[in-house]
Amino acid sequence: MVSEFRKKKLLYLFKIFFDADGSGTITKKDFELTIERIAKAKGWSPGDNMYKLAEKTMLEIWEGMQLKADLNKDGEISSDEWIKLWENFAKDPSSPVDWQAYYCKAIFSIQDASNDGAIDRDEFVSVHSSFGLPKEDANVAFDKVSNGKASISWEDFQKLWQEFFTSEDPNAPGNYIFGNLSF
Ligand SMILES: [Ca+2]
Ligand SMILES: [Ca+2]
Repeated sequence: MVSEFRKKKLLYLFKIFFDADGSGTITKKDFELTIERIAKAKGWSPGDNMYKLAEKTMLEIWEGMQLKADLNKDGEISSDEWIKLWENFAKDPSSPVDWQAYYCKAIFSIQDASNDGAIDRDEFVSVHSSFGLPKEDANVAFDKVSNGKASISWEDFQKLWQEFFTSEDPNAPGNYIFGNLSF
């Protein structure tokens, strides 16, 4: 069983980052909207290589996720299916399946705008505010996840990411990796 605390984290992620059109389920359309949203934040046009790459990666994530999560095969991932998906991940978090590893890497790459292998405060705040989060909150969230460092390395990020999905500790820095403060 997934604890209420972890359920809260998972449903936050579902609502803010995945169900982009607010329909209550995750579908391919949500991924298409997210690609547009990221492209807008980054200033990419549909013909750009970066746009095409992001599109390819996001659609691969959707396909992998759908395969694992859409248990009743209706083309949508419901919130219950979503929680089950991460329940399975938490049983063996050191072995993420392909799309989970992709997803982790994609989120890191999207935030690392300067492509120097680390996410600094400006990068973190800019991506989260493009998803509608208040800038002040994103700044506080960065303080928590960076733990006094100027930036988050890829190694730090993977650890924080895993913490978000598996940790029952309300003080775990990884709880804040998607910018929310209110768990
Ligand atoms: Ca949706
Ligand atoms: Ca379904």
